[in-house]
Amino acid sequence: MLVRKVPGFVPASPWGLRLPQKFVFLLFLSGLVTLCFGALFLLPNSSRLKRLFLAPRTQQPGLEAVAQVASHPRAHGQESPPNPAPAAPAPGEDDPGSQASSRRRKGWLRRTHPTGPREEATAARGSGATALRPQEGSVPSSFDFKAFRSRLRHPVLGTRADRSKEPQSLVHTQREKIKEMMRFAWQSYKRYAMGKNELRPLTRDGYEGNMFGGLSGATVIDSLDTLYLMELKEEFQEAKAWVEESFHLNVSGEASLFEVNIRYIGGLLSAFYLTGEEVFRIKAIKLGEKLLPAFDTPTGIPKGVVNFKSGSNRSWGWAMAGSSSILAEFGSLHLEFLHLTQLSGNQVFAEKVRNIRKVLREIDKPFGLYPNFLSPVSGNWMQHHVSVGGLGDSFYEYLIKSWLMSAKTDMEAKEMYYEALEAIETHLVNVSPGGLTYIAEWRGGILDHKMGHLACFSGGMIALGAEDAKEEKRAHYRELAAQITKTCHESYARSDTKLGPEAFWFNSGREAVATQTSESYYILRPEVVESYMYLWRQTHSPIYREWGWEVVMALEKYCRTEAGFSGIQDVYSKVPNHDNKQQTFFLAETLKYLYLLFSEDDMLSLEDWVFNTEAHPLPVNHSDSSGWGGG
Ligand SMILES: *[C@@H]1O[C@H](CO)[C@@H](O)[C@H](O)[C@H]1NC(C)=O
Ligand SMILES: *[C@@H]1O[C@H](CO)[C@@H](O)[C@H](O)[C@H]1NC(C)=O
Ligand SMILES: CC(=O)N[C@H]1CO[C@H](CO)[C@@H](O)[C@@H]1O
Repeated sequence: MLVRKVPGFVPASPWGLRLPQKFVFLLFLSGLVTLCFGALFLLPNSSRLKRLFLAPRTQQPGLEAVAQVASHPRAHGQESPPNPAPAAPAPGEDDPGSQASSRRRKGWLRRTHPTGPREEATAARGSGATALRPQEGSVPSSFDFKAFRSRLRHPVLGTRADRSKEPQSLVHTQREKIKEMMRFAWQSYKRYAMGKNELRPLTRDGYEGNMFGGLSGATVIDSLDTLYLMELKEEFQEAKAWVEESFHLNVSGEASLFEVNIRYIGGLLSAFYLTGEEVFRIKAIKLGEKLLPAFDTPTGIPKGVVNFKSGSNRSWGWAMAGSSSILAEFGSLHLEFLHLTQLSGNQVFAEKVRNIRKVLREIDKPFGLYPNFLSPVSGNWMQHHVSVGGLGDSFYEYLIKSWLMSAKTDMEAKEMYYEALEAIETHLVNVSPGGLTYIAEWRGGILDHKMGHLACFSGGMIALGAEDAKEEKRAHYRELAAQITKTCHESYARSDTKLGPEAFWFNSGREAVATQTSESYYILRPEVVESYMYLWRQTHSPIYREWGWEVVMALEKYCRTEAGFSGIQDVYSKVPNHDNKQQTFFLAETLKYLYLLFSEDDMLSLEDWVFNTEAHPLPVNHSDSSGWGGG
């Protein structure tokens, strides 16, 4: 990471040094100055961690040739344009301007030295790892699935009352189209990459990535609930059979706590709540246990990386020289971990996330804002960079969703959410000269007038939270949500492909467009359609379905290949340069949110479900039984 190159930068705390006091003071001072300098100028543009694995700009050597021959039928039968796929310059290893997530991903890939001596014994000591040790294959449960289902306010897939009268309707046709896209994405994955983490549609093979500690089948787990929802029954059975027979947890690599939680645990939990199948519950809990060593820190704030073999933990090398945990990572565990406790009876999971909450509740927040980097050892913020996009995003999302998931009993989450939102509005929300509302990024008081694609989820979040805000704020938040969503739509509308770039700026005279080619890619991300879905449910303004349909058309035109969907390198070029990845979140999130956008509101009703940050639905904790009464 760049900060490391600054001469004199002292990542470790200088207090422990046995040196004359004066020197220690000087050292501290220089460290502080460097830190501030780093915070202001040197920190890379943020990019949500979740997307590290994606490697948007890593074309394999030789891929160009493959890309050239890969042509594919268009939705409406037109010829696919020639695909010259100019070799994307590999992000220079020492190029400070290269895209942040690439740099971070490389930091991860290129770490070759061992993290230090590890005793196998520490694994056993890993907090809670021994608290739950059932025999292989079973985890005791006192969870009453039938009673849970009877408490839901709506049938899971909705009443579909209008189904018979709408077969010819436009919305029905649109929904069927999205279902066809899901079937195609799944079948392509199954054909070329079954059991691998994701499909590479141009090379027609699978890719494991390096975020999951050796776990496989991320696309399978991420697809389960979407297949179920779309009633792709045969495909769902294929996915379930794979989980039963081939999803092994006896792996020994290094995994991202956050990624494994939101994708695997989230996906398994949803599959369980939708079907009641024990296999999903048991594997979710067993996987949850494997993550517990991450929490073995002085503050209980987990580190980002767990070693499944040794049970040791560490922080990302790029996170303030390996000293920090990331807000969006440790702040996006609450929903899943409460459910792990509910489904296992083991309190350890809930204790871990309650402790995180406590630390965050008590810590000083600059201007009420939550910076992105926190030391799991000292419990102090490591810099003052605030973002509703990468590195920060889903922490805020999980506050409001914790409140909703608790059936509006978790007052603490509610307060923290609205306080944070007020601070964000005061310090980060801006209106451009052209009248577009956006959320800037904050670096110790200095604003970057840019918004990442990732930050576009916030339109949906603010809409979702508007209803429970103070009376006098509700209309305002609804309007703010609509304005931000409109801005994100503009980032799509102003591109040649009608798909939005990774990041877009507001200080160049041209607004809501990327200013560098390194920010011009689109990797099948969901955040914009996610906001369309929430805004549709809140307003039923037809504009959101229109915008959603524009995305469907653009995906078909520019991202569909013969063997699956692929991201593209440049949304400003009508000649698609595919990145050869069908991201797992395309099936988990993008297609699911699109499908919901064209469905009735009572399909996965927001009264009954909250979506985790990978779009896996988790049930609201209704304690009374005034449900619709069926399963
Ligand atoms: C995990 O267990 C399965 C079945 O018992 C076995 O086939 C597989 O090779 C094991 N994997 C590892 C990494 O040990
Ligand atoms: C649901 O509420 C009950 C009772 O308050 C609580 O014990 C349980 O942990 C909650 N479950 C979740 C998933 O929050
Ligand atoms: C099991 C394990 O490796 N735990 C380590 C996690 O990180 C903390 C803080 O650095 C260490 O003290 C633990 O030993």
